[in-house]
Amino acid sequence: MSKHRSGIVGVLGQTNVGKSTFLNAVMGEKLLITSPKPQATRNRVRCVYTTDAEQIVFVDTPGLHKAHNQLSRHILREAFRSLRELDVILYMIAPWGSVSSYDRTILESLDGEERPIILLVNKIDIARGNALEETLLAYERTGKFRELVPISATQEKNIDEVLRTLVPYLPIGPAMFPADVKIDRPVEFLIAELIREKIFATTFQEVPYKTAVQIKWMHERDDGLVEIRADIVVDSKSHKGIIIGTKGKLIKHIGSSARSQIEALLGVHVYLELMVKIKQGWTKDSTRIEELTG
Ligand SMILES: Nc1nc2c(ncn2[C@@H]2O[C@H](COP(=O)(O)OP(=O)(O)O)[C@@H](O)[C@H]2O)c(=O)[nH]1
Ligand SMILES: [Mg+2]
Repeated sequence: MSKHRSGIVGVLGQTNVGKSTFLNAVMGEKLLITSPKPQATRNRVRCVYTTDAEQIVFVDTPGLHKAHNQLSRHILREAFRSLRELDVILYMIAPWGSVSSYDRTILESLDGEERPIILLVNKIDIARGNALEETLLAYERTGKFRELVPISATQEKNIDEVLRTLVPYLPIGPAMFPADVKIDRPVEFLIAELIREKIFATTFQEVPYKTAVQIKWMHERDDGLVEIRADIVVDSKSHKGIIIGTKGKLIKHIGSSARSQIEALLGVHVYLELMVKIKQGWTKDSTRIEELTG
């Protein structure tokens, strides 16, 4: 029998390239939220992929980006903090045709990096003409990558190929997590994230960026239904009005779309109650940022 391998693998790359979508595809279920808007992911989250032969701890990171306010500085710290522990780096891009200036900067900061870096070219389903070939050539020329794998996270294309390519680079060693652990966060975190995802999907401009979700309590009734009370924390009175919407329409929509995904996650019926709370200026207060973004 070949030796068991186990290691920590980071998924890096510009916000919105599809890192969280890719990890959901690897895990075969929706554990992480995704959004067409940039910077939906705020936290470093580990997803644990376990087979008999290997255990891969994937770290989803908020994209590395320029920090222009206190909350984004916090998010950036989370991203960099995750770099140190990695055994292998998956660097994700989209088929842009050439090396983006963002990637050039990040790749330069990884100069002299001895850990293996594997390039994932995501979104090949929307690559035009020769864009994929040109992208592969351009990134290969940087000389930074041991392997290059084109994928489509939404179409779950080549996900197995990523795993096959990656495993030989993992150190030999025993599993770090019990086989049934899939994510290193409590279920309350996943529920709060699903609610936040719906807020990302239905609000605009600065509103989703200045909103946090806190699970106040969860309670299983005798009939098996789970009651959940969550606070949606906003930065100002006007944001509260936006999230509630005319005649409460928007918050109702957020609640029902989140509820059906929470039910899928928990496998039980859920009663979800949402309240909107104002904490003026929370995105500028480091104690509150810690408290509200975990
Ligand atoms: N067409 C296409 N869209 C994708 C693919 N992977 C992710 N996306 C979309 O890209 C957006 C950003 O994805 P997300 O996983 O949140 O990116 P992250 O910020 O890197 O975690 C979402 O709207 C995804 O549905 C893909 O393979 N093809
Ligand atoms: Mg993400």
